[in-house]
Amino acid sequence: MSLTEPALQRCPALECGYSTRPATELLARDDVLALVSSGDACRPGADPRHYHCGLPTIEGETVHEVWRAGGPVTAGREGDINWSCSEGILFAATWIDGCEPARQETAVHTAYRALLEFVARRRYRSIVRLWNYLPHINQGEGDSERYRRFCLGRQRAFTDLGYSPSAYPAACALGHHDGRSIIYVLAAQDPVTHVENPLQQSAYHYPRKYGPASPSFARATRVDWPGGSDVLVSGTASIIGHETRHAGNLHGQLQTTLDNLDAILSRCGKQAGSRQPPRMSLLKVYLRHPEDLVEVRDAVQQRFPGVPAAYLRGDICRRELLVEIDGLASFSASDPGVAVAD
Ligand code: 3EB
Repeated sequence: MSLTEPALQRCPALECGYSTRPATELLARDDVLALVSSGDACRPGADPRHYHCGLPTIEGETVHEVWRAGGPVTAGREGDINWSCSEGILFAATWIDGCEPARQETAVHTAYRALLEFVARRRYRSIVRLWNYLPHINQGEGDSERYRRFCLGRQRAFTDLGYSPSAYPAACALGHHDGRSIIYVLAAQDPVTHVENPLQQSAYHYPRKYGPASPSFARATRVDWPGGSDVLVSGTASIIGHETRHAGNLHGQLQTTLDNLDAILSRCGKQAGSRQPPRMSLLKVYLRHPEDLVEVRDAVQQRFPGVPAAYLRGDICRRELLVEIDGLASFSASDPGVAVAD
């Protein structure tokens, strides 16, 4: 693309934003791919595009994460999976019924396999992002902890489907206090690029002390559309190398988390051959303790002024972590360094 050419119409296009308008009004638009609502309940909605995620906002109001495509959306249900798609983009979600910690690994393995097989069957060859919201993520001691059992089931499913660690997509995994788990996925027909953070060891190489299976995710995934590129940034916390930094110290954790976000964005820029890193366009901030809201919001707004952010109550997978942040970033279509697909 030459510098003088006008920006191309993005097709397929992906947009995400937050809204507090009523869900029925938002779902009335035929370009809505998915509506992920905050709140205590973790369950499917009446519309197959509607997911209740089980994480309430800190201030209690319902916030909807609205995903839009560039054109009309087709949606339906198949078995335990809700799906919707438009022009090369697919959303799908599944819920797992509550179960004892001892059954968690098998339940996650079964649900993940079904979801990954569904995506593959529909010929979406690239997973762009996975979201995991699970009940009581820190329940159980040592290797019996629910999060560690979840990691085992997820890794087995990826292995069954022939994924190698370098093909793991961006993800997050947070805890809530309802009964079911939700796993939702964004997939694309075109190839994507996974990105690692130079300040952090790849999660899939974490040492044994964090559990019998390392977590299966990339730090970020870049997807190139005809007119620009988006970056889906994974849940990011106060971890350097593989070690938690500033246990019990909110201020320190915030600075390290924000530094990690800067580092992953710079790495994305370099890897894409862009002069500029992608700009953060949307943030989701998870807090273990609601009373930390003011300090967290101040720090986030200072580092990312003007970027819309939702603040949700969520348990982070390591007990000593107080905050985790994920988000969506975009390269501007006019940056001539960005790889632009035809
Ligand atoms: C970390 O960096 C913090 O298991 O899918 C972040 C993002 C974290 C994703 C996951 C876990 C996951 O290890 C926790």
